[in-house]
Amino acid sequence: MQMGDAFPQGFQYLPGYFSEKDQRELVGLLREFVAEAPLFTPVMPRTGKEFSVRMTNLGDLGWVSDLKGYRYQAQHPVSGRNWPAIPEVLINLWQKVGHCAAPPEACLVNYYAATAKMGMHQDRDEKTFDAPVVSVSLGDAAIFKLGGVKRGGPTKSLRLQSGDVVVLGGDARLCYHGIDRIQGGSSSLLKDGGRLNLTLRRVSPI
Ligand code: MD6
Ligand code: FE
Repeated sequence: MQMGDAFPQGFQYLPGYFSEKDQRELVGLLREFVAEAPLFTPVMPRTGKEFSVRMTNLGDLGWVSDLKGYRYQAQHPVSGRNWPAIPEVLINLWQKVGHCAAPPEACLVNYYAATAKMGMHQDRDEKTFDAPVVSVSLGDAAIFKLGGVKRGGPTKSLRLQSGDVVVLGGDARLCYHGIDRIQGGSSSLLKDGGRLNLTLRRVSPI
């Protein structure tokens, strides 16, 4: 990050946004959604290298990556079925923290086993950057890195715990970010351990 200790305008870190009860209810819903739209292992465009996270989506559109590229599509790439709907609790979160008139269209669900990571990236496959990306963390804690809008600059690290919410909006919308590591065994929320990260997005222009 370029400027001292300040987070960029439009970045929000809301630790403990969801209570333990809310978290358990959300995990219960996610178990049903994952039964309907199973986690799949995406591959990188061109190289075909597997991601270390497994993913699925909720909403009218879901983010997928395969040999042909990154894109949003209405169907699960393996089952060909539409994604389950985004539950009300997540629509409410978007309305409360997103400061966006239009509803989210996609909720990417990433599952990290203890050894998984996510390289530094920008979320820029959407057709609008006027809406924020709102993220929810569940399960094991993770070290989240936030950089600036240019690749390779200084970064700040945040330890995201279960129930925390992060928003990348405004000037922070296109900041690079990634997950350095998962702290395996740091939460007992998920019975098989690991971490879930949900990111709510708007894809179409508002
Ligand atoms: C993660 N998060 O927390 C990865 N993207 O596992 C993201 O990639 C992310 O937290 C956009 C906005 C907020 C995020
Ligand atoms: Fe991201």
